[in-house]
Amino acid sequence: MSDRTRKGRDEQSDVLTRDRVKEPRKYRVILLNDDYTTMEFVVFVLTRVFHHAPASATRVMLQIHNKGSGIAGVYSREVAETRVAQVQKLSRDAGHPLQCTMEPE
Ligand code: TYC
Repeated sequence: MSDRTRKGRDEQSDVLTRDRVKEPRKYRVILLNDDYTTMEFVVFVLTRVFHHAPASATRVMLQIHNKGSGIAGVYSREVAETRVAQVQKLSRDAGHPLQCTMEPE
């Protein structure tokens, strides 16, 4: 490859990076505290839906319990939407009022 061609490609990829390639937005999936959902169920949701290890799930659950809300994970829009829907269905089916939302980072 000639120097000229090589330079042209590098400049073009710089332009792509700077001007055209936009990283897709990420979304925080948030769980909200309430007085009725059991701690055990929230830990179950964090392990089943968000793939937290047990210790991490317990830590996030306690953070939600103590602070009012907490981040279950950060994902692309599609993955976040799917996980919110999974939490809503699991909660509804189990008879828990657990609330789950998403917000752009
Ligand atoms: N506050 C609930 C209780 O004391 C536990 C809980 C934690 C509920 C996190 C929801 O997202 C939640 N049983």
